[in-house]
Amino acid sequence: MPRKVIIDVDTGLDDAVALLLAIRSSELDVRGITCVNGNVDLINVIANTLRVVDYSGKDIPVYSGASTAMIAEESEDAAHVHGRDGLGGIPFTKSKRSIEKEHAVDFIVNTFMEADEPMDWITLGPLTNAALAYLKEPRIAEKIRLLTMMAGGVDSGNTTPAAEFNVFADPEAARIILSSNIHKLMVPLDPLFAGGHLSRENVEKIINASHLPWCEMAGKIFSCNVQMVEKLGVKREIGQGAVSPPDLLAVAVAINPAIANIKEFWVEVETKGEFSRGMTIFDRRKIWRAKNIPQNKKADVALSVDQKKYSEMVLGTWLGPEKSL
Ligand SMILES: [Ca+2]
Repeated sequence: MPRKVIIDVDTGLDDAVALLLAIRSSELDVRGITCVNGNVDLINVIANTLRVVDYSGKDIPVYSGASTAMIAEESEDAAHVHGRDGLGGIPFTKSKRSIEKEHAVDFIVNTFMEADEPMDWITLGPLTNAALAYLKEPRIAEKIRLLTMMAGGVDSGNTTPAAEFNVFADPEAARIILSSNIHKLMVPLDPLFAGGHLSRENVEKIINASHLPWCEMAGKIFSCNVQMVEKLGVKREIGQGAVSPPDLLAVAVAINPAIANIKEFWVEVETKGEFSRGMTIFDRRKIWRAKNIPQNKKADVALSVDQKKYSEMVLGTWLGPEKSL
């Protein structure tokens, strides 16, 4: 039986491919997609998410959520990475779908509270909707089997040297969720450089399957990713022509955590700091001096990924198992 899941997104380029993996996966039953301000403004996030549902070939309801971070004047975007529209300016057909009337936060609370069995939750953007839902109804914690979130960085950030974008864009919200008693699995930036990429050969197979609408969209996004990196002129550790969308990896780890090397850490979020706002602090001390660390501050953290298993999952889901090898 596929696991029921709600996915929260701030749809830019990597959320789009991540959604296509989740929706096409036979392991997941996506009950709804909730939108949050993040990579780009909420209006574009919604428009992009509706487009992704079109290309997924399935019918999934989409909900509108928070339009700013919890501290509105501290809202951040990543339009310099994802383009003004959030999808790199790629001319995808505009969707004729519309969003649901219910607010994302109400949908999240109602769906979890009414579920017969604990459900999965995946967050791929800033944690604003998630924190608002938890504040509204903390009992959702008991109704969540596992929250997998693309968030943080053990070794470093990306938006700043200290902070990863999803946490940087709303550190107050991230702190609420990371301090909650929800069972958490973090997929930070680190595994992107430790197996969490698709090789040039993997990407070519997806581009060559453009008769499938989800591969058409993913192929265009990956080509855009590769061109952006080439334009920047940076040499990548993962090799030319390879891609490593963080949200795609987070969904893959949510589908099957066994593809990742996972370790438990005590995690804190820096909400102040002259240079470190939005930093996730993982307690890596060899000798723990702190005593009685509260259980709710702990999270499972994916540190590396088996590249072969990861790419086989993505290609197998999108192309069918026989074409993925
Ligand atoms: Ca995202």
